[in-house]
Amino acid sequence: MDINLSRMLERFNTLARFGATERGGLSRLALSDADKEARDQFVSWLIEAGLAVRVDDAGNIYGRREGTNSVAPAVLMGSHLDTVYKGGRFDGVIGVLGAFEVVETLNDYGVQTRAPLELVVFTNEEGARFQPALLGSGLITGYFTRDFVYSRRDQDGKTFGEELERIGYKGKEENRPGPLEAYLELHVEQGPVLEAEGLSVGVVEGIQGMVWLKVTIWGDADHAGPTPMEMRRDSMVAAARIISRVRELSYQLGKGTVTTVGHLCLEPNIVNVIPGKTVFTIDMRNPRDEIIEQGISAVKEIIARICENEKVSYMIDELWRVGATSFDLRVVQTVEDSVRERGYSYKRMISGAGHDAQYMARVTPVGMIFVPSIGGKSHTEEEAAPWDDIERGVNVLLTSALKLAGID
Ligand code: HGY
Ligand code: MN
Ligand code: MN
Repeated sequence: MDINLSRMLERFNTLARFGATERGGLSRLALSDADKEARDQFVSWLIEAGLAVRVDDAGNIYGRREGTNSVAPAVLMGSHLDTVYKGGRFDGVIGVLGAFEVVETLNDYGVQTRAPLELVVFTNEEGARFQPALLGSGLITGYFTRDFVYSRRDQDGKTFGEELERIGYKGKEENRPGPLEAYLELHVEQGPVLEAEGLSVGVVEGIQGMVWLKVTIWGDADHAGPTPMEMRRDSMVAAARIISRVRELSYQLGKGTVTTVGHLCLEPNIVNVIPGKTVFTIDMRNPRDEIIEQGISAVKEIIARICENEKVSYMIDELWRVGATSFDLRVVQTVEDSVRERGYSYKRMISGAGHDAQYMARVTPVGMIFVPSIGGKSHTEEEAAPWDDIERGVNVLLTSALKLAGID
């Protein structure tokens, strides 16, 4: 039993219209109009396919296909449809459409699973518009309260709760998933490993730990001309010194540590005014929590010392923190068995990127399937994956789901 790739490709091209950028990428930020369009389109496909559709209080969308044993815990499969700004068309989308293609294929063959199957589209996986990331899966797994999630504000001051209401996806708590057999997610690797080794599939064993910090530095805004250098309290210079030390820290900590300063803004951000206030983020990741611990205390020391030298004040907020996640051995083995049965080339690996599977792993057994990223690129408009490998990935998802849900 193989999936129908051309059907999936057609749907992929339809969804790629919602939030399309001129250079062939996607800016489909969570709870935006483009997100609503993609959600509405996907819901209409689910209804056409005869699935029972429901939406929970985080705006997560579910499509349920009954099994012969309707009280058995469901096998949940899915991912997300929101993207980063000027992101790619594959991140999240192939997990959502791949899961849907599994259900469509079972419908084509008239196969009834024992356990029910449920598809899911998680809200705000990216954390690009509303920090932190994974608010939809984090709510249903108890990592965030509903008040916390609804109160998150974007850069224009709009709250998550208002925007969820506005796009018509503020559903009910009782629509959250019931007991689950397992959660499976197909995703592009978003890194260079599979392509470099010429492999088609990644059998994902877990996800590295990650922390997001927001650093705010206050100096004195002043005139760029008459203010003598020794009188300055320049928040931007302090930030610049810290940022270059944060890069060095990734080499000092080593063992796969990655650090990124992806967001930076300063006030008043005018060519002839000394910046009075500078804000930036630090994203730090490592497969081992103890290395992240070391990294956080090292960062705090660096910031304290440099701000003292520059005579500026500062504040550090921890925006988000998820420890390293190991997936369920039985589900990982099920995925590996499925790959081997189909004779695809593969390797076991850890995910460098975060996924809803991180939180789902806290409430149910989880497995993930990676397909290669072309050039290892992701979170950019040129993000892409080879369609023959995507087909393999969805076929593995199909076989794994059947093993976990059972067939009568
Ligand atoms: O940040 C991440 O790793 C994910 O893509 N949200
Ligand atoms: Mn993703
Ligand atoms: Mn992403």
